[in-house]
Amino acid sequence: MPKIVSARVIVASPGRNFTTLKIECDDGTTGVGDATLNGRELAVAAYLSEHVIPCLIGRDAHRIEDIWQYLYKGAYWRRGPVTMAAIAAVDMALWDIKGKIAGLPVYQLLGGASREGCMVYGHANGATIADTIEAALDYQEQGYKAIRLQCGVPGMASTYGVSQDRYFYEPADNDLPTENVWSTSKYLRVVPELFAAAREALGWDVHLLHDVHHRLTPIEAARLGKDLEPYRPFWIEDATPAEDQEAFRLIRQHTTTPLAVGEIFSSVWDCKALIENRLIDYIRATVLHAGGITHMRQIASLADLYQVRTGCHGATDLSPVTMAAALHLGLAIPNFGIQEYMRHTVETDAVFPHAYRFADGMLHPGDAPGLGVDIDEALAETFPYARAYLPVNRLEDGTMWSW
Ligand code: EZ4
Ligand code: CO
Repeated sequence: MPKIVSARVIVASPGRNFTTLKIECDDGTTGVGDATLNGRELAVAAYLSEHVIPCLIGRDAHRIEDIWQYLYKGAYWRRGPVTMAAIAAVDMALWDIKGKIAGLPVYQLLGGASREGCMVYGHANGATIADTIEAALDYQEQGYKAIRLQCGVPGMASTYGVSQDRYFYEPADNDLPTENVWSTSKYLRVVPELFAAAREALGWDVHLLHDVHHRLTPIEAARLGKDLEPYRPFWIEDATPAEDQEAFRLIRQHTTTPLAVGEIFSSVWDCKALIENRLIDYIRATVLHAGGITHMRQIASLADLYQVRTGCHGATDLSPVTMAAALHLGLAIPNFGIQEYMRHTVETDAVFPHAYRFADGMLHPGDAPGLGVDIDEALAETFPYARAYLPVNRLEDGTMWSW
């Protein structure tokens, strides 16, 4: 048996902050896991170092399910983003180790490829509709089959998803939270115009997506869904804050626009009612924030019973380790839908050399044994952690709102 002899947490900031776990076995095999929780990176680092790693030493690295149950049930305090990100990091590292020992990429251990690759969507952002369309045309030229559209809202200084740099949008942009201002009425006017312009410029052969980022009430989300129907969006994401799962019933009654939700979910229990009541079409939980490959596979299996497909979160705060894990899982499961793909900076890619590759609008995890991704620890050390927060959002009268 490959016995776990050591594990360490690496916190580094190559372009942005990442928390990474590396597990080592007595035969020299190592595995990596991503434990990054955006804006709360050190909480997971401490959870791992102080409370998880001491329990791992001496265990059989092959017993992935048993270790998952040990960390979940054994903590007594179940679920929550800090706990589940820590468990996820261990789980990813153990799948990586198992794959390396077997000499197989992880997707083979999960049942083998169910498709040629994982369709991804890129982010087209712009201050204006014209800028966003220009960015989207660029993605289309690069072969993307799906594009997320976000644009600035006239009369508002800033909004979600819009950045200075076309490719490298990074929301965690300050060492104290940036304050944004929000107006629902202004926003609801511009999005249908954006989609109308996009269909005119891009045609109908490309999937178009949009992220509402938890900002609408259920009836406002229903209005947006109806207004976008003529442009056939692939989905609207996080239409309303999803801790209110019942709210999706109201949205559902009013619109046939597909609904995606779940990037902040940490377990199957957060998804269960939404899936069983067929209130969503895509589940956006991912391996990192929802307990690893082991638990995400369970979420996907539940979703499959109800014809809900995956659309895993894949923003820049999910390291290349998570991207690799999501691609192995996405390639293997029957109900993969789409994978979000926000490009990492060159510094991030250099610190995390990886086997996954983009071609024809799809990512493929590659055939290196394990996850096919590693961390260059010496290089990581040259990028010290620097506190960074996601923004906060207020209505124009100062009321705190969802960001
Ligand atoms: O706000 O990754 O779909 N992507 C998103 C992201 C998330 C951040 C949170 O850490 O909504 O921008
Ligand atoms: Co989102």
